[in-house]
Amino acid sequence: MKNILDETAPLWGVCPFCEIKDNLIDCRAKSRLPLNSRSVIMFAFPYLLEDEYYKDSNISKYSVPADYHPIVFSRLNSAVEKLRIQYPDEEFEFFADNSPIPEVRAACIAGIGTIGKNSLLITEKFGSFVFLGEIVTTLALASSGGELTECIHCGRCEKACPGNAIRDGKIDREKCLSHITQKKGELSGEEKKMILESGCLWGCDICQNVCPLNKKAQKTDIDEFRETAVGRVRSDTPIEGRAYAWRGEKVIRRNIGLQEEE
Ligand code: B12
Repeated sequence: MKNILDETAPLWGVCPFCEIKDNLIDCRAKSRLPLNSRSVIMFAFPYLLEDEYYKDSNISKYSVPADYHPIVFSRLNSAVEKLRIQYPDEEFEFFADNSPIPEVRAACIAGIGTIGKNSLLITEKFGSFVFLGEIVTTLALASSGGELTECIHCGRCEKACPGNAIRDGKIDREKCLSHITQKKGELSGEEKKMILESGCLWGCDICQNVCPLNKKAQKTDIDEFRETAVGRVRSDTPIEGRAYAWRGEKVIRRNIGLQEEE
């Protein structure tokens, strides 16, 4: 089993299902959770690229590669297919992002990293620049971590957040610039100003960029992220297969319009 998990992602660990069963996120994917789930195998997929990829960028780092969902799903699916052969009597289901699993919390309990005040999982090797994904199974596996652990509380993310969205390790979604860039509809004058001042038209990296635990974050070894990188979006940039496609064309085009109007 270790070989299969090692091939899937450079960091993984096990969180007992009972540790997160009271914190499940309500979503449609919840119905896919196996009955009698016992373990959650959490994976971290690093996505940080070399500086040159971000030099002229006007979007957040996570959205520079192609949409991570299919890339992560393909790795998780391949692991699940092998695990189903190895353990025919057990059930395995995979999820990422659109998941009932509170991924940051589960990854922390699995021992993959610590929880930052910015609410993100920070790993020792890749910092917080990782995507999370998981396999939920009926197989009983030993926990690889234990307690929830917290970052060093330097407060830099709180101070740097342009919307003052970070308070006591909780994010006020409505004030989070990442959320503002992704929400549908008309933006207020203040919201438009925040986007323009940040220079980032999709997502936000400010709370991660100022984090001292990200200073030595290693670059990804997942080539698909590098090969598909597009750092700058313009009005004629195709959106298919990109992170900014999921809210529909209007939202990213609205944000690009703000920069082009200047
Ligand atoms: C909704 C959502 C958002 C929303 C709201 C974010 C939020 N923090 O609430 C918005 C759109 C704003 C957002 C933005 C981003 N997101 Co987002 N998001 C999610 C999603 C789908 C659900 C989050 C959620 O509701 N969690 C559940 C509730 C229960 O969490 P919570 O109440 O906030 O509890 C947290 C803290 O209170 C803390 N906590 C709770 N109890 C305790 C106890 C102790 C002792 C401690 C220490 C901590 C602690 O831990 C919890 C986990 O963070 C997850 C995927 C998932 N299924 O988990 C991705 C996810 C968290 N997002 C991710 C990413 C990459 C981002 C962005 C960086 C993208 C970008 N560059 O713009 C930003 C970061 C903004 C930020 N600082 O959070 C990644 C994070 C990877 C990582 N390293 O942690 C995830 C895991 C998706 C993925 N599969 O990779 N996101």
